[in-house]
Amino acid sequence: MTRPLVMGVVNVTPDSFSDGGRYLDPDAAVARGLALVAEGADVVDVGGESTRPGAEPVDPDEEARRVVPVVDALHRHVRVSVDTRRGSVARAAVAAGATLVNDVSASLYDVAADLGVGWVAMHMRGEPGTMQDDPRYDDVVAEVTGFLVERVAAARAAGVPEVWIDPGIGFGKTIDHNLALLAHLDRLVSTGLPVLVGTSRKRFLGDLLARADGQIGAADGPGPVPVDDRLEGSLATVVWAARAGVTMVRVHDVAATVAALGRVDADDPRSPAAPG
Ligand code: PMM
Repeated sequence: MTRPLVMGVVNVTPDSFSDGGRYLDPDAAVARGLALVAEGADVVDVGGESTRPGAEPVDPDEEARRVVPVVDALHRHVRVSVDTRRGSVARAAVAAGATLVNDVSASLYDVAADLGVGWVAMHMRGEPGTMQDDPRYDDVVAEVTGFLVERVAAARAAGVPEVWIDPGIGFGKTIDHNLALLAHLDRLVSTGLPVLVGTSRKRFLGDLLARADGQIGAADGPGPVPVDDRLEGSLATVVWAARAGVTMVRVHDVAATVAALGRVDADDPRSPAAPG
């Protein structure tokens, strides 16, 4: 197994579901990014707008104000991606040193082409505000794969030099949709395009862990397990994705991810899977 690259997350937002409010201060965000680099992050993804279900859009000028100083400080130490749906924010972040546009709207390929930087096309059904309102697919794996392949063709035609695809776990998807996409990551990998996947701390993991405890469906149950108690689920899905051949995983817990991937990597002499 080739170890996937690890993309560490820094959300410079007041309201992201897992780390909202912790890194709104630029110094705190830069310190967090540097800590992720020390933990082994290959890329640091800086975002200034929460895309959690139900989130309100942020003014692009405000979003740029949040991310630019953080990108500027971090790009001297690590490859930086900017997590944005806005062309103006992508441009400002690239001017500050970002070299990858992580685009959950899968629409900014013309900006990436113009700037000559990499681009991640992520699949999302609808908008963050409403995407979890009863999402439906006939065949989620085929529809997501088809959408991404079509976006990549457009990006290549526009001249984007580096293109990634991401199924967008949790973006307009039920638990079953997320599990189907994870079960068939090989379909995305077999396109020959580099695949990025992000499961870290997501709601479906909280629901699955609660379901395992018999809580889901119980009228008086406490609901999904809290964000901070989803590490095992995050690591299990990262290892699963790595075995399926993805090229990069997007995570909040970089040190634990690097350790987990090392344990199952047959090329790593510490691994129980190592030959001999
Ligand atoms: N998930 C979130 C935000 N950005 N980008 C990509 N490419 N893939 C993802 O799965 C993804 C993303 C939501 O997580 P966060 O609010 O903790 O950043």
